[in-house]
Amino acid sequence: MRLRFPALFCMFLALALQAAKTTHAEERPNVIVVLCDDIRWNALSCAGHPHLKTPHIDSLASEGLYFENMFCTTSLCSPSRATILSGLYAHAHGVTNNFTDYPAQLDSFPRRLQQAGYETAYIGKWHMGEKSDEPRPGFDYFVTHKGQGKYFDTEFNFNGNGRRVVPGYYTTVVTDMSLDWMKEQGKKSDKPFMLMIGQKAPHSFYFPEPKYQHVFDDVEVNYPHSAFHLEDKPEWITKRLKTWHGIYGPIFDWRKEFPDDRASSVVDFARMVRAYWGTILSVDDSMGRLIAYLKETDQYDTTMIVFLGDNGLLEGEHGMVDKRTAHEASLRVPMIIRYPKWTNKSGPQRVAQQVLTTDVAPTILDAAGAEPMSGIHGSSIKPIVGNPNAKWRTEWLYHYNYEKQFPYTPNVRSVRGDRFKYIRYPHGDGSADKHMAELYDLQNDPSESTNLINNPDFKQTVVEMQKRYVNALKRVGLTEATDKMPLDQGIGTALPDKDIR
Ligand SMILES: [Ca+2]
Repeated sequence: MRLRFPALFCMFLALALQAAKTTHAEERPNVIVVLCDDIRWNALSCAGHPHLKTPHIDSLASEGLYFENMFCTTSLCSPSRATILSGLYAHAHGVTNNFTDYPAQLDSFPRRLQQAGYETAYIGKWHMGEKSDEPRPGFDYFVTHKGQGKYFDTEFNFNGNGRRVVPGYYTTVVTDMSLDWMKEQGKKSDKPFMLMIGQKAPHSFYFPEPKYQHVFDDVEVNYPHSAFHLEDKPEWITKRLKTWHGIYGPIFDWRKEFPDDRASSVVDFARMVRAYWGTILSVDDSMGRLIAYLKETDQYDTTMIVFLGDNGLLEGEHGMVDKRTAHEASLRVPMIIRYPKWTNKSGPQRVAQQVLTTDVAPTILDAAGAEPMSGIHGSSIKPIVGNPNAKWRTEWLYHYNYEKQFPYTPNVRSVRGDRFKYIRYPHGDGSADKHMAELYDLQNDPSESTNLINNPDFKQTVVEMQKRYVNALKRVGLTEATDKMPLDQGIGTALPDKDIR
């Protein structure tokens, strides 16, 4: 029988649609991003932690990409989250403190994915502009809460359609919601999805799930060695000891007396660290449930899973708790990406190059085949997958602005090379720096125990690092003259207001 033109056309159309559907399943992965709050780079067993066991997260690392040198460009929750979404440094996206929301007009990788035909969702702690729990642009489904949320029984706003308290442990609750959303999405649409889960854990104050409350009771925890060797450090670090962000301060309300530098006060510190670890065990359980669901529904190998933290956390290093500084424990974050399509040929890999929070958005857009964002500061990591010698950045700028509400850290500017790190503390008005700078040889001294800034043998290195600092500024569109920051008003001992702790 001779086919008439419209019938032929319809047949071709049907074939084309079928082909497009197959292509999309093969070429456009689902994306799940699990963002933890304040997780240390080493707080996973795959990162070599001596006490924590995180088998599910470890399995992602053993089958995918484990980033050995992943860093945040600003070690503070909201600025770093905005960087992860936008691929931009804080001075460019404008979220330079914890009280500013993500600008409604600013591009983001979720927005790009939504435009490219993805179904997008955000579930959990958003942590930018915390007075609002309303939906944000770029997401088809958005569930969050006001403030920091609580480890138990948080009140969530469901996509702007009403609030209700969801009983239970935060980590479990957001996992339940995420599984429900994926199941629903799978039923009603054959679009690929992007799900971003904002875990509250392991952010302070630390309350583990009851079953994990006593797991680490027998582990001895002490202040690290570096807490007592501040002789060659700038003086502000010693001043910080007895503040809200120092080891002798009234941290987390547990130390009733402060400043408290008695040897016995380490008990409070140890309790805090054990509780912090406890909250991470539930995050691993959550990851196990997500993986099981993807396997059951045959989506495990067509989904890009990104597990990461928003900023590092000091656990007594140099006498400090909290983050914000340019020292390693504050800068480093864990990141693992499992995406078989990229690693099928090369196999699992431990990536040694310095990867930044600015690289997350372009990497996800690259995997999804979506339109890249122009003018951003990060790059897709795809070129270094299976290619450890690929050309990649060898230094980068770290950026933190002094906060009057948390006057325990000066303005910080740093350049971190593959071997040396130079840190300076600008006063904020263009005048000479009033704090001593720092220089570390990370190759020979990864724990930054010796500040080489005044060592005559490293005079030339300092000059060279200062040049590299200017270049690093330039690469993110700044010069020393245009790099604006507040005036450093000194290290204070007053407590932050109760509602912003
Ligand atoms: Ca954080």
